[in-house]
Amino acid sequence: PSTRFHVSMFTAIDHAHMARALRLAARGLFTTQPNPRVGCVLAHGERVVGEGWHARAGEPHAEVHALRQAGADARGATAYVSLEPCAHHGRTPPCADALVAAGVARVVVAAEDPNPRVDGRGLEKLRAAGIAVECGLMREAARELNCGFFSRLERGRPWLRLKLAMSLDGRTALADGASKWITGEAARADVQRWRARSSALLTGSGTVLADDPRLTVRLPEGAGCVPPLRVVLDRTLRTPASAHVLDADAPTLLLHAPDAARPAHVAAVECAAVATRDGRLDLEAALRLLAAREVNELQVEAGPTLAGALFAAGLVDELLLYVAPVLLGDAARPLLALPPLAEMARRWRLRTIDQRPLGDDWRLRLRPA
Ligand code: AOF
Ligand code: ZN
Repeated sequence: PSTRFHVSMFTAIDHAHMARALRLAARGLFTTQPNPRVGCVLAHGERVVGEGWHARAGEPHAEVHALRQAGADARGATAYVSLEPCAHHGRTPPCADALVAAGVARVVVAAEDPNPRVDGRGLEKLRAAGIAVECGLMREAARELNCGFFSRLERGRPWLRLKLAMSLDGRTALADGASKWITGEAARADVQRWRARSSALLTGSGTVLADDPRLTVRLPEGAGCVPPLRVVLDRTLRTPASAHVLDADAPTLLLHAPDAARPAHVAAVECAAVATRDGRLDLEAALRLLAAREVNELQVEAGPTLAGALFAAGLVDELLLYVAPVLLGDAARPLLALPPLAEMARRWRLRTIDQRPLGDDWRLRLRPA
Protein backbone atom coordinates (compact mmCIF):
# COMPACT_ATOMS: atom_id res chain seq x y z
CA PRO A 1 0.00 0.00 0.00
CA SER A 2 2.95 2.29 0.61
CA THR A 3 5.45 4.19 -1.49
CA ARG A 4 8.32 2.23 -3.04
CA PHE A 5 11.51 4.17 -3.60
CA HIS A 6 13.77 3.30 -6.51
CA VAL A 7 16.62 5.45 -5.28
CA SER A 8 17.44 4.96 -1.64
CA MET A 9 17.25 8.12 0.45
CA PHE A 10 18.88 6.29 3.32
CA THR A 11 22.56 6.41 4.22
CA ALA A 12 24.77 3.68 5.68
CA ILE A 13 24.37 5.38 9.07
CA ASP A 14 20.59 5.19 8.70
CA HIS A 15 20.86 1.47 7.97
CA ALA A 16 23.11 0.84 10.96
CA HIS A 17 20.76 2.65 13.36
CA MET A 18 17.67 0.90 12.01
CA ALA A 19 19.42 -2.47 12.26
CA ARG A 20 20.12 -1.62 15.90
CA ALA A 21 16.47 -0.61 16.45
CA LEU A 22 15.41 -4.00 15.08
CA ARG A 23 17.81 -5.86 17.38
CA LEU A 24 16.39 -3.90 20.31
CA ALA A 25 12.86 -4.72 19.16
CA ALA A 26 13.72 -8.43 19.17
CA ARG A 27 14.38 -8.27 22.91
CA GLY A 28 10.60 -8.19 23.28
CA LEU A 29 10.23 -11.43 21.30
CA PHE A 30 8.73 -13.42 24.20
CA THR A 31 7.00 -10.64 26.13
CA THR A 32 5.08 -8.05 24.07
CA GLN A 33 2.03 -10.19 23.27
CA PRO A 34 -0.46 -8.98 22.01
CA ASN A 35 1.58 -5.93 21.01
CA PRO A 36 4.25 -5.88 18.30
CA ARG A 37 7.96 -5.97 19.07
CA VAL A 38 9.28 -2.44 18.47
CA GLY A 39 12.68 -0.80 18.91
CA CYS A 40 13.84 2.82 18.74
CA VAL A 41 17.21 4.58 18.44
CA LEU A 42 17.73 8.35 18.77
CA ALA A 43 20.91 9.67 17.17
CA HIS A 44 22.76 12.74 15.96
CA GLY A 45 24.64 11.38 12.96
CA GLU A 46 26.55 8.36 14.24
CA ARG A 47 26.21 9.33 17.88
CA VAL A 48 23.43 7.46 19.68
CA VAL A 49 21.75 9.49 22.44
CA GLY A 50 18.89 7.17 23.37
CA GLU A 51 17.68 3.62 22.87
CA GLY A 52 14.56 1.73 23.83
CA TRP A 53 12.28 -1.17 23.11
CA HIS A 54 8.76 -2.15 23.99
CA ALA A 55 8.83 -4.88 26.64
CA ARG A 56 5.23 -5.53 27.64
CA ALA A 57 1.70 -4.38 26.83
CA GLY A 58 0.74 -1.61 29.21
CA GLU A 59 4.33 -0.49 29.65
CA PRO A 60 5.86 2.42 27.68
CA HIS A 61 6.42 2.09 23.96
CA ALA A 62 9.93 1.93 22.49
CA GLU A 63 10.04 5.66 21.66
CA VAL A 64 9.24 6.69 25.23
CA HIS A 65 12.14 4.68 26.65
CA ALA A 66 14.53 6.16 24.06
CA LEU A 67 13.29 9.73 24.70
CA ARG A 68 13.72 9.31 28.45
CA GLN A 69 17.28 8.15 27.96
CA ALA A 70 18.12 10.99 25.57
CA GLY A 71 16.60 13.76 27.69
CA ALA A 72 17.45 17.17 26.22
CA ASP A 73 19.66 15.49 23.58
CA ALA A 74 16.51 14.39 21.75
CA ARG A 75 16.19 17.93 20.34
CA GLY A 76 17.28 17.93 16.69
CA ALA A 77 17.94 14.18 16.69
CA THR A 78 16.82 11.55 14.19
CA ALA A 79 14.53 8.87 15.59
CA TYR A 80 14.80 5.40 14.04
CA VAL A 81 11.69 3.37 14.85
CA SER A 82 10.95 -0.14 13.60
CA LEU A 83 7.19 0.58 13.54
CA GLU A 84 5.25 3.74 12.75
CA PRO A 85 4.91 5.74 16.00
CA CYS A 86 1.40 5.45 17.37
CA ALA A 87 -1.10 8.31 17.18
CA HIS A 88 -3.69 6.93 19.58
CA HIS A 89 -4.33 6.96 23.29
CA GLY A 90 -4.15 3.24 24.07
CA ARG A 91 -2.74 1.80 27.23
CA THR A 92 -0.17 4.65 26.88
CA PRO A 93 -0.29 8.15 25.26
CA PRO A 94 0.66 8.67 21.58
CA CYS A 95 4.36 8.33 20.72
CA ALA A 96 4.00 10.72 17.77
CA ASP A 97 3.10 13.49 20.24
CA ALA A 98 6.04 12.61 22.47
CA LEU A 99 8.47 12.80 19.51
CA VAL A 100 7.07 16.19 18.50
CA ALA A 101 7.24 17.53 22.05
CA ALA A 102 10.86 16.43 22.38
CA GLY A 103 11.86 18.41 19.28
CA VAL A 104 13.05 15.48 17.16
CA ALA A 105 14.03 16.74 13.69
CA ARG A 106 13.63 13.61 11.58
CA VAL A 107 11.89 10.27 11.97
CA VAL A 108 12.86 7.18 9.98
CA VAL A 109 10.34 4.34 10.17
CA ALA A 110 10.71 0.74 9.01
CA ALA A 111 7.08 -0.32 8.61
CA GLU A 112 3.65 1.33 8.70
CA ASP A 113 1.42 0.30 11.64
CA PRO A 114 -1.66 -1.54 10.26
CA ASN A 115 -3.52 -1.03 13.57
CA PRO A 116 -6.69 0.82 12.43
CA ARG A 117 -6.16 3.23 15.32
CA VAL A 118 -2.80 4.26 13.80
CA ASP A 119 -2.65 3.32 10.09
CA GLY A 120 -0.75 6.33 8.71
CA ARG A 121 -1.98 8.83 11.29
CA GLY A 122 1.29 8.59 13.22
CA LEU A 123 3.29 9.59 10.13
CA GLU A 124 0.78 12.36 9.32
CA LYS A 125 0.98 13.80 12.83
CA LEU A 126 4.78 14.00 12.62
CA ARG A 127 4.71 15.59 9.16
CA ALA A 128 2.09 18.09 10.25
CA ALA A 129 4.49 19.17 13.00
CA GLY A 130 7.19 19.89 10.41
CA ILE A 131 9.28 16.78 11.08
CA ALA A 132 11.02 15.10 8.13
CA VAL A 133 9.50 11.61 7.92
CA GLU A 134 10.74 8.69 5.85
CA CYS A 135 9.26 5.23 5.84
CA GLY A 136 10.36 1.86 4.45
CA LEU A 137 13.94 1.38 5.65
CA MET A 138 14.33 -2.38 6.40
CA ARG A 139 10.58 -2.77 6.07
CA GLU A 140 10.77 -6.49 5.24
CA ALA A 141 12.86 -7.30 8.31
CA ALA A 142 10.51 -5.28 10.54
CA ARG A 143 7.48 -7.07 9.12
CA GLU A 144 9.18 -10.45 9.52
CA LEU A 145 9.85 -9.79 13.21
CA ASN A 146 6.14 -9.13 13.69
CA CYS A 147 4.75 -11.56 11.09
CA GLY A 148 1.93 -12.44 13.47
CA PHE A 149 0.92 -8.88 14.32
CA PHE A 150 0.80 -7.93 10.62
CA SER A 151 -1.06 -11.11 9.69
CA ARG A 152 -3.70 -10.57 12.38
CA LEU A 153 -4.33 -6.94 11.45
CA GLU A 154 -4.00 -7.21 7.67
CA ARG A 155 -5.55 -10.64 7.03
CA GLY A 156 -7.71 -11.15 10.11
CA ARG A 157 -6.00 -14.42 10.96
CA PRO A 158 -2.88 -15.39 12.88
CA TRP A 159 0.44 -16.22 11.24
CA LEU A 160 0.29 -20.01 11.21
CA ARG A 161 3.50 -21.95 11.83
CA LEU A 162 3.15 -25.70 11.52
CA LYS A 163 5.73 -27.57 13.58
CA LEU A 164 6.55 -31.11 12.44
CA ALA A 165 9.19 -33.65 13.40
CA MET A 166 9.86 -36.55 11.08
CA SER A 167 12.18 -39.44 10.35
CA LEU A 168 14.34 -39.51 7.25
CA ASP A 169 11.59 -41.56 5.59
CA GLY A 170 8.98 -38.89 6.35
CA ARG A 171 7.27 -40.61 9.29
CA THR A 172 6.11 -38.92 12.48
CA ALA A 173 5.15 -41.87 14.71
CA LEU A 174 4.97 -45.64 14.76
CA ALA A 175 1.68 -47.27 13.78
CA ASP A 176 0.72 -47.43 17.50
CA GLY A 177 1.29 -43.69 17.83
CA ALA A 178 4.65 -43.88 19.66
CA SER A 179 6.68 -40.78 18.79
CA LYS A 180 8.85 -40.07 21.86
CA TRP A 181 11.38 -39.27 20.68
CA ILE A 182 12.21 -38.98 17.02
CA THR A 183 14.39 -35.88 17.26
CA GLY A 184 17.17 -35.14 19.75
CA GLU A 185 17.47 -32.66 22.60
CA ALA A 186 18.78 -29.73 20.59
CA ALA A 187 15.80 -29.90 18.24
CA ARG A 188 13.33 -30.21 21.11
CA ALA A 189 14.87 -27.22 22.91
CA ASP A 190 14.57 -25.25 19.67
CA VAL A 191 10.84 -26.05 19.53
CA GLN A 192 10.52 -24.50 22.99
CA ARG A 193 11.90 -21.19 21.71
CA TRP A 194 9.38 -21.15 18.84
CA ARG A 195 6.63 -21.94 21.33
CA ALA A 196 7.78 -19.08 23.57
CA ARG A 197 7.33 -16.49 20.82
CA SER A 198 3.88 -17.83 19.89
CA SER A 199 0.65 -16.26 21.14
CA ALA A 200 -1.05 -19.65 21.03
CA LEU A 201 -0.31 -23.33 20.48
CA LEU A 202 -2.93 -25.34 18.67
CA THR A 203 -3.57 -29.06 18.52
CA GLY A 204 -6.46 -31.45 17.88
CA SER A 205 -8.35 -33.55 20.40
CA GLY A 206 -6.93 -36.67 18.69
CA THR A 207 -3.42 -35.61 19.70
CA VAL A 208 -4.65 -34.77 23.21
CA LEU A 209 -6.08 -38.29 23.55
CA ALA A 210 -3.07 -40.02 21.99
CA ASP A 211 -0.11 -38.02 23.37
CA ASP A 212 -1.52 -35.90 26.21
CA PRO A 213 0.83 -32.97 25.41
CA ARG A 214 1.42 -30.22 27.99
CA LEU A 215 1.75 -27.48 25.35
CA THR A 216 3.65 -25.25 27.76
CA VAL A 217 6.93 -23.36 27.48
CA ARG A 218 9.78 -24.92 29.43
CA LEU A 219 12.72 -22.68 28.71
CA PRO A 220 15.50 -21.37 30.97
CA GLU A 221 15.49 -17.98 29.25
CA GLY A 222 11.67 -18.02 29.15
CA ALA A 223 11.24 -15.97 32.33
CA GLY A 224 8.72 -13.22 31.67
CA CYS A 225 7.43 -15.00 28.58
CA VAL A 226 3.70 -14.48 28.13
CA PRO A 227 2.44 -18.09 28.35
CA PRO A 228 0.91 -19.07 25.02
CA LEU A 229 -2.78 -19.88 25.01
CA ARG A 230 -3.33 -23.63 24.52
CA VAL A 231 -6.01 -24.20 21.89
CA VAL A 232 -7.62 -27.57 21.20
CA LEU A 233 -9.87 -28.20 18.22
CA ASP A 234 -12.28 -30.45 20.03
CA ARG A 235 -15.52 -30.70 18.04
CA THR A 236 -17.36 -32.92 20.53
CA LEU A 237 -15.54 -31.79 23.71
CA ARG A 238 -13.98 -35.20 24.30
CA THR A 239 -10.84 -33.86 26.04
CA PRO A 240 -10.69 -36.02 29.19
CA ALA A 241 -10.60 -34.57 32.69
CA SER A 242 -7.10 -35.98 33.18
CA ALA A 243 -5.61 -34.18 30.14
CA HIS A 244 -2.58 -31.97 30.79
CA VAL A 245 -4.14 -29.20 28.68
CA LEU A 246 -6.81 -28.81 31.36
CA ASP A 247 -4.26 -28.21 34.14
CA ALA A 248 -3.50 -24.77 35.55
CA ASP A 249 -0.04 -24.43 33.97
CA ALA A 250 -1.30 -22.19 31.14
CA PRO A 251 -4.62 -20.83 29.86
CA THR A 252 -6.59 -23.12 27.54
CA LEU A 253 -9.32 -22.59 24.97
CA LEU A 254 -11.40 -25.50 23.67
CA LEU A 255 -13.03 -24.88 20.30
CA HIS A 256 -16.06 -27.06 19.74
CA ALA A 257 -19.09 -27.46 17.47
CA PRO A 258 -22.16 -25.38 18.39
CA ASP A 259 -24.12 -28.50 19.34
CA ALA A 260 -21.44 -30.11 21.55
CA ALA A 261 -22.48 -30.95 25.10
CA ARG A 262 -20.21 -29.40 27.74
CA PRO A 263 -19.10 -31.98 30.30
CA ALA A 264 -18.59 -30.62 33.82
CA HIS A 265 -14.81 -31.13 33.81
CA VAL A 266 -14.24 -28.52 31.07
CA ALA A 267 -15.87 -25.81 33.20
CA ALA A 268 -12.48 -24.63 34.45
CA VAL A 269 -11.28 -23.59 30.97
CA GLU A 270 -12.61 -21.31 28.28
CA CYS A 271 -14.77 -22.90 25.57
CA ALA A 272 -16.02 -21.32 22.35
CA ALA A 273 -18.27 -22.63 19.60
CA VAL A 274 -17.04 -22.61 16.01
CA ALA A 275 -19.24 -23.28 12.98
CA THR A 276 -18.84 -26.63 11.25
CA ARG A 277 -18.33 -27.37 7.60
CA ASP A 278 -18.90 -30.88 6.22
CA GLY A 279 -19.11 -32.15 9.79
CA ARG A 280 -15.76 -30.67 10.84
CA LEU A 281 -14.86 -27.46 12.59
CA ASP A 282 -14.48 -24.66 10.06
CA LEU A 283 -10.74 -23.99 10.18
CA GLU A 284 -10.96 -20.50 8.74
CA ALA A 285 -13.64 -19.56 11.28
CA ALA A 286 -11.42 -20.94 14.05
CA LEU A 287 -8.52 -18.79 12.85
CA ARG A 288 -10.74 -15.69 12.66
CA LEU A 289 -11.84 -16.33 16.22
CA LEU A 290 -8.21 -16.60 17.35
CA ALA A 291 -7.29 -13.36 15.57
CA ALA A 292 -10.19 -11.62 17.32
CA ARG A 293 -8.67 -12.91 20.56
CA GLU A 294 -5.41 -11.15 19.60
CA VAL A 295 -3.46 -14.27 18.63
CA ASN A 296 -0.55 -13.08 16.49
CA GLU A 297 1.66 -16.13 15.93
CA LEU A 298 -0.10 -19.48 16.13
CA GLN A 299 2.03 -22.61 16.34
CA VAL A 300 0.29 -25.81 15.33
CA GLU A 301 1.57 -29.06 16.81
CA ALA A 302 -0.92 -31.62 15.61
CA GLY A 303 -1.32 -34.99 13.93
CA PRO A 304 -1.32 -35.64 10.17
CA THR A 305 -5.09 -35.16 9.74
CA LEU A 306 -5.36 -31.64 11.18
CA ALA A 307 -1.94 -30.61 9.85
CA GLY A 308 -2.86 -31.88 6.37
CA ALA A 309 -6.25 -30.17 6.43
CA LEU A 310 -4.68 -26.83 7.35
CA PHE A 311 -2.01 -27.23 4.70
CA ALA A 312 -4.43 -28.29 1.95
CA ALA A 313 -6.67 -25.31 2.81
CA GLY A 314 -3.74 -22.95 2.21
CA LEU A 315 -3.76 -21.78 5.82
CA VAL A 316 -0.16 -22.73 6.66
CA ASP A 317 2.26 -19.81 6.39
CA GLU A 318 5.38 -21.64 7.48
CA LEU A 319 6.54 -25.19 8.11
CA LEU A 320 9.00 -25.66 10.94
CA LEU A 321 10.28 -29.11 10.09
CA TYR A 322 12.75 -31.14 12.12
CA VAL A 323 14.27 -34.11 10.33
CA ALA A 324 15.96 -36.87 12.33
CA PRO A 325 18.45 -39.35 10.82
CA VAL A 326 16.30 -42.37 11.68
CA LEU A 327 14.04 -44.66 9.64
CA LEU A 328 10.65 -45.76 10.94
CA GLY A 329 9.46 -47.95 8.09
CA ASP A 330 6.38 -48.23 5.92
CA ALA A 331 3.84 -48.96 8.62
CA ALA A 332 4.67 -45.75 10.50
CA ARG A 333 2.48 -42.64 10.26
CA PRO A 334 2.94 -40.06 7.52
CA LEU A 335 3.79 -36.38 7.88
CA LEU A 336 0.64 -34.86 6.41
CA ALA A 337 -2.61 -36.41 5.23
CA LEU A 338 -3.10 -34.79 1.83
CA PRO A 339 -5.47 -35.73 -0.98
CA PRO A 340 -3.90 -37.88 -3.74
CA LEU A 341 -2.47 -36.06 -6.75
CA ALA A 342 -3.51 -36.96 -10.29
CA GLU A 343 -0.36 -35.60 -11.85
CA MET A 344 3.09 -34.39 -10.92
CA ALA A 345 2.32 -30.89 -12.16
CA ARG A 346 -0.05 -30.48 -9.22
CA ARG A 347 2.55 -31.26 -6.56
CA TRP A 348 2.65 -29.02 -3.51
CA ARG A 349 5.62 -26.71 -3.76
CA LEU A 350 7.50 -25.07 -0.93
CA ARG A 351 10.53 -22.89 -0.75
CA THR A 352 13.19 -23.31 1.90
CA ILE A 353 13.88 -20.05 3.72
CA ASP A 354 16.34 -21.48 6.24
CA GLN A 355 18.15 -24.78 6.82
CA ARG A 356 20.52 -25.75 9.59
CA PRO A 357 21.80 -28.73 11.58
CA LEU A 358 20.67 -29.05 15.21
CA GLY A 359 22.65 -31.77 16.96
CA ASP A 360 22.19 -34.87 14.79
CA ASP A 361 18.97 -33.48 13.29
CA TRP A 362 18.23 -30.83 10.70
CA ARG A 363 15.83 -27.95 10.90
CA LEU A 364 14.13 -26.68 7.77
CA ARG A 365 11.88 -23.65 7.58
CA LEU A 366 9.70 -23.69 4.49
CA ARG A 367 6.95 -21.53 3.11
CA PRO A 368 4.40 -22.35 0.44
CA ALA A 369 5.89 -21.28 -2.91
C1 AOF B 1 4.57 2.50 18.99
N1 AOF B 1 5.67 2.09 19.66
O1 AOF B 1 6.79 0.57 20.84
C2 AOF B 1 4.66 -0.03 20.03
C3 AOF B 1 3.54 0.39 19.28
O2 AOF B 1 -2.56 0.10 23.84
P1 AOF B 1 -1.08 0.13 23.76
O3 AOF B 1 -0.51 1.37 24.36
O4 AOF B 1 -0.44 -1.12 24.32
O5 AOF B 1 -0.73 0.19 22.20
C4 AOF B 1 -0.65 -0.94 21.42
C5 AOF B 1 -0.61 -0.56 19.97
O6 AOF B 1 0.42 0.41 19.73
C6 AOF B 1 -0.22 -1.75 19.10
O7 AOF B 1 -1.35 -2.47 18.68
C7 AOF B 1 0.47 -1.08 17.94
O8 AOF B 1 -0.45 -0.54 17.03
C8 AOF B 1 1.20 0.06 18.62
N2 AOF B 1 2.49 -0.43 19.08
N3 AOF B 1 3.55 1.64 18.75
O9 AOF B 1 4.50 3.65 18.60
C9 AOF B 1 5.77 0.88 20.21
N4 AOF B 1 4.72 -1.25 20.62
ZN1 ZN C 1 3.49 4.36 20.76
